[in-house]
Amino acid sequence: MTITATRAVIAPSASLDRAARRVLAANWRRGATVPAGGLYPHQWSWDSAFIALGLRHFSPVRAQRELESLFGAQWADGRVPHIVFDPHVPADAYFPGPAFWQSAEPGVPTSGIVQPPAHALAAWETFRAAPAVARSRRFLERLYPRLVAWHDWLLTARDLRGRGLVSVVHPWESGMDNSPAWDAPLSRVVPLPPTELARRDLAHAAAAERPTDTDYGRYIRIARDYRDSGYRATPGFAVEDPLCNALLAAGEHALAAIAAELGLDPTRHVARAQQVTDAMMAELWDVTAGTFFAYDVLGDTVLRSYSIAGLLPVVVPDLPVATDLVKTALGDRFRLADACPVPSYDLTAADHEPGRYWRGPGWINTSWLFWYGLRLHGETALADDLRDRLLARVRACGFREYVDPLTGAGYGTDDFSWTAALTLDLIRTGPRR
Ligand code: 2M8
Repeated sequence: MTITATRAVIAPSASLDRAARRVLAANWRRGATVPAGGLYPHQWSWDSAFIALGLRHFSPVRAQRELESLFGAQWADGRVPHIVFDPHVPADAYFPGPAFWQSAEPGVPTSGIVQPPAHALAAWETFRAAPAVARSRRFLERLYPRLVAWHDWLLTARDLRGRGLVSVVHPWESGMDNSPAWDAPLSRVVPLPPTELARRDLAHAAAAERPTDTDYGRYIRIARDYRDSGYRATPGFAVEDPLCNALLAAGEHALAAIAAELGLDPTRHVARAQQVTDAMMAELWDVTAGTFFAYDVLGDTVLRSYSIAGLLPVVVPDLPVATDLVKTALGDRFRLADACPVPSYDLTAADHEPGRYWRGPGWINTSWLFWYGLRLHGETALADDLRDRLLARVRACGFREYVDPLTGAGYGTDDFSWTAALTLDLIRTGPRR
């Protein structure tokens, strides 16, 4: 059952570092790390990218294997599935499991949807942490063609409007499942009745901290329709998400660096990064609001919802509006100077829920991305301050999945892998000051 009270774990950096490594050791299974043993007992796509960013500091080989095992489940068309199921785990441990997805493309059971493309960035940072080990294992040589195929698939199969931007066709693909940004497009989807849902998540986390049954009824309907089309047709949901597109642009910059390291021509990746950045500026940027908004492709409308996803294009090198994003982050909606972790959703909105999953709580992965972007754009003092406060939060709460950004109350599962991994990264990377 979930623990909603804040736990006091006060620890200096050395013991926090040790505790984080213990979490990652406990969650390691045969070549990959599960996000959390009970709630998420398989391998998740973007979790593995964040986990590799932590593992690289103390076990570069494990970090490389984390990404290699995920890409070992890549489909022939280039997509990287959002879950790679562990056949050793009972079939009903997670819903929807392998029997629902009915896919065994690469010889391993997987889901058929994807998650945000954080992998090229993670692969490059993993290489940089231990270049000699990576070279001896031919890590980049083996991963680079797979990363290229992944990005190619996104920019072809998923450029639904033909504007050079990627669409996600399921809220789970955004990684921010029940974000209020998806409420409007989701309201058009008729939910399946609760009798058709065999939710397992509520055995591990309180209902008040998770998506509702109505949300799940919609998630399962969209996934079922997509599956029944052979994972090809657009189901009843399609949005251009600023976070996915930003990670793709940042990922193309990383691929350019990887190509150069491999003695290949990086030009194509530099050009692509610029194209995606330009398309985001043209289609998703709102100068008055000072944020990027998602676009509802099927409803043909802008989704004017202030989510952290709208600020995360700060991870894109050369983004012309990084200063505006920082200004918005410092404003009342996100209160960068004191709320921590960075709220997933507008603190001033009437439907902000500080403990419900992606509808308000702060998460370490999105906060880490914002911190990474601050450093990238030379906002050193803000970055160092955010780092110190994130570490203080984890010391106080433990490795919780998400946290009330104002009170520090911890929610969701404990011993969550990306919280541990990115805590390690914050400790080991250190401040710039
Ligand atoms: C959450 O999503 C899964 C579905 O993919 C779930 O709720 O069961 C999200 O927080 C997602 O971003 C994350 O990758 C996943 C595993 O940690 O859990």
